[in-house]
Amino acid sequence: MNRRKFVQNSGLTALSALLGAEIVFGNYLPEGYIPLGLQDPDPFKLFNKDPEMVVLNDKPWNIESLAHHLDDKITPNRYMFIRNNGNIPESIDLKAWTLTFDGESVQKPKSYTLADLKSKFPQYTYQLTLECGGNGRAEFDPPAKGNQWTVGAVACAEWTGVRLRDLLNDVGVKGDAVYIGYHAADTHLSGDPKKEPISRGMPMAKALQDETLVAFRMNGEDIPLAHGHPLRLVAGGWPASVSGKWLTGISVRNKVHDGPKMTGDSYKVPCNPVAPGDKVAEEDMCIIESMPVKSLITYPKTGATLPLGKSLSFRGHAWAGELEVTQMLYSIDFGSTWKECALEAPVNRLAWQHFSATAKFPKKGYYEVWARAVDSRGNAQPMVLPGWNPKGYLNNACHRIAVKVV
Ligand SMILES: Nc1nc2c(c(=O)[nH]1)N[C@H]1C(S)=C(S)[C@@H](COP(=O)(O)O)O[C@H]1N2
Ligand SMILES: [Mo]
Repeated sequence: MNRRKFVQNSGLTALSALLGAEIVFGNYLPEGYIPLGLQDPDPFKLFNKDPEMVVLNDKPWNIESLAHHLDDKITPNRYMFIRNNGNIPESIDLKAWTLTFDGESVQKPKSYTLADLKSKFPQYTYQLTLECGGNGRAEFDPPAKGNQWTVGAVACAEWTGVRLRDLLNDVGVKGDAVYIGYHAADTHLSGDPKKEPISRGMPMAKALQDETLVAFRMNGEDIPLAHGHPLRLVAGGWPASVSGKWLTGISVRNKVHDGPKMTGDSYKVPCNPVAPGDKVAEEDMCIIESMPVKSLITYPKTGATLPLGKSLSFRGHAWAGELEVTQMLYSIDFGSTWKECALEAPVNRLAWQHFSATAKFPKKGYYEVWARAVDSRGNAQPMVLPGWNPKGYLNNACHRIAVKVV
């Protein structure tokens, strides 16, 4: 994204939002003039992110958080990772914004304005865990191409919106509907206006869940620009690529949606395990649905030092896609023995769960604390790396922090 052009083309409301204050005489701004407060903004200022976050790519913007940024029970905007496939929409007209339902399996296409969505349907708020399918990619060997996410492409914010199910009922869906696909206002990196950067979707069963929202608020405020302002699909527990930002359309399909990043090997893993480095035929690749069981130690930071005789209280979050985490374990001896952590129930389905424990260390030296979550079907996180796959998805290895006892 050309930052200068982006700022130039943004409306007054967007500029005010970026500045964090109303531009009082904004109507008198000379055309093309960039307010001083926004000249050459760095991405952290532009997106209101903590400057300690890590930029993995600037065209498009991909920014990840560090484990300790994710310590809050509900992830605040300034610590939320950004994953973009194209350019952020450069001007957003709230009055003209519409969400259009179409596709083979709608009775008749129908459009809604933002005002329609907010006034005609009941609103719901859920905490929903969104994790990029490629989170943890950096660890795979042989390496996989793409953003080298370590652990920070995950967040659990509080989303408010209307149920996709209520909208689909209002539109009228035919009996042969199998999938929905989203369309959005971001633009392709090539600049070709006919190309969508990404248009993914989900089977009807996921689309019809209580928690699948067409959201307009995040953490009690308008959704921040980088996270999909003014409208976003949110489908917790599935690869976050299913949660379309800057949502303008939903196609109800009579077959698996075939938009960009639904086909080829995008967001797919081998249906059966393969050896590292193997080539896998397209028909042997399966679309990722529910994300695997995983956890993150968010306090303390890796590298903590502690005097001998003092115990270490640590904490974090655990999540398991569509399932619940039923047990949370930790090890200080590289996985040879495990002890139980205290584990909270989720606030609602698809929200991450909080864990904590206190570890004691027998003598001075170097230790690692490993955290391991187990889901309601008995699946546990692999200790070091899960099955290799060509695109480096679904690394749910145990998170580890280093601790020195001195
Ligand atoms: N329109 C649109 N929606 C999108 C994307 C995108 O590039 N464009 N990226 C997807 C991917 S791959 C992820 S992981 C999440 C990231 O959400 P976030 O940037 O709000 O954390 O948004 C998803 N929704
Ligand atoms: Mo993603």
